[in-house]
Amino acid sequence: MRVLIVSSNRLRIPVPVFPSGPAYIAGAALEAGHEVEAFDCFFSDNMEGELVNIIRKLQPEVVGISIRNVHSGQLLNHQDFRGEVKEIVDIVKKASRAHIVLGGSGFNNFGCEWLEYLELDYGIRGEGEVSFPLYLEELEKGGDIRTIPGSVYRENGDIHEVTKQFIEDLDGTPYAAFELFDIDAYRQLGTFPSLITKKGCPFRCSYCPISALEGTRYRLKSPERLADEVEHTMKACGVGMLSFNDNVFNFPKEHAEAVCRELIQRGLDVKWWTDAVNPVGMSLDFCLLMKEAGCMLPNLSVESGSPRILRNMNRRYSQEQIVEAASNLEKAGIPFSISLLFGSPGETPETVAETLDLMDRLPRAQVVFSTIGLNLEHYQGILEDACRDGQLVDDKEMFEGAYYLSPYLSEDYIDELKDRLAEKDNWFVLGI
Ligand code: B12
Ligand code: SF4
Repeated sequence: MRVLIVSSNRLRIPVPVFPSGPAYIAGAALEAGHEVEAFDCFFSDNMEGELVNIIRKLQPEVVGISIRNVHSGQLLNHQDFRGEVKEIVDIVKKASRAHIVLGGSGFNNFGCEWLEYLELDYGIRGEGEVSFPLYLEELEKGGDIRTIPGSVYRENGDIHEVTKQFIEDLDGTPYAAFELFDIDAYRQLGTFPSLITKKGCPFRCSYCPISALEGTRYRLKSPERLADEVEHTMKACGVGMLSFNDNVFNFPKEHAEAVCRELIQRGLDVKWWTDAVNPVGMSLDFCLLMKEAGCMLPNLSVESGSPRILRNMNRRYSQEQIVEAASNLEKAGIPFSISLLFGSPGETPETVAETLDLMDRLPRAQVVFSTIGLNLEHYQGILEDACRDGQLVDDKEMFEGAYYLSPYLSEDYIDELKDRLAEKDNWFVLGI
């Protein structure tokens, strides 16, 4: 079949990101023998003209629209991307009779809401590497697409959801077709293709839905397959850099070590970073191993320096472990960034001060990414707090964009905090 994949994401903060999800499903459709092209809204100045052009040329039978973010997730700068997706859908509907299928990380948690909002009939939640080719196959032979795992569909006016299936054999999944996207243009922005070494997360942090969405059991790529994929990506995209977009790179630790060893043994000379290393287990030996394997600028997910808030968040590490991790990264000669979340349940000016004090005691991070207020989504533990504190009255508010901010932080205090953080030269406060 002729398939067009549209990547809808245009957000540039905190950093631009490569459309890896769209690239993975494009790769899966290509491997299944379909003719596939991609349209990336990120670089488009004239979306209607360019999209209509590619639709006229390809005459797609299926248009897969990938939704990465529902909104900016920033209380201090809320941006709603639903209108942008609607614009894409309207253009596609006007220019073609192709089947439209929705998917992507921004769709996974809000499938029914999206179908209603866009007045569409079909989408697939969850990992698309297996389900998307299955959908194409079923469509081609006139079968029943409502049986595809993860389907969300409309029937007689009602919206139904089919249970998702997690991919167990990640080694058997096709490579991403990164080369369908403008790698050079992304490179100029300092953005590179991203791979994942595993799926799943057992941690169940109170503000995060991922353990529910991806499952609490790790599903691992073998280090050999991962190194093959790295090698393939470097050749196919002409890049020496990429990122590992795992939920947590350094868990399970034996797997992360084995991945690093395999990269070293292959002599791939790849530079990579990762947006989430947990402070637990960041021994000097492990940091040195990461460095030798090509790691540069990992993000240490600290989130808070207050023991009480860390407990509330279910983060399961101590101030000492944070200090040890940051010090060992410094000793190993790896510059790093840090991420922090302010305003979660129980946060007070005193717990914020604990975090700021701890930050002063750590070796200097290249960047400290900090967020004030937490974006609310289905499956988060903090929804209970949000309802109790009167910050979420109806579930429907989450799709519109709803946030939690600890009631112990007054508006004046937040203004003061913003001013204080803005003075720090290596801090990036999201939304200011
Ligand atoms: C790594 C990561 C980051 C990194 C990205 C680094 C980089 N270089 O790419 C950083 C830290 C920068 C980041 C930032 C943000 N992130 Co982020 N991030 C992630 C994370 C952990 C992994 C994303 C990833 O690459 N996954 C691997 C790819 C291959 O998976 P995927 O894109 O989901 O695609 C799969 C499926 O969705 C599906 N699929 C995708 N497209 C399509 C299309 C069709 C038609 C079909 C059928 C299927 C399908 O198949 C794909 C293959 O399995 C996810 C959590 C998660 N586990 O998903 C959050 C996540 C994507 N981020 C999220 C958010 C909100 C953000 C921010 C807005 C946060 C903020 N307030 O700034 C920013 C946005 C940045 C931007 N410019 O867009 C949300 C998005 C959902 C939502 N609620 O809107 C997620 C899901 C976390 C969450 N809350 O649940 N992020
Ligand atoms: S914040 Fe990270 S570690 Fe915690 S549950 Fe979400 S993905 Fe897992």
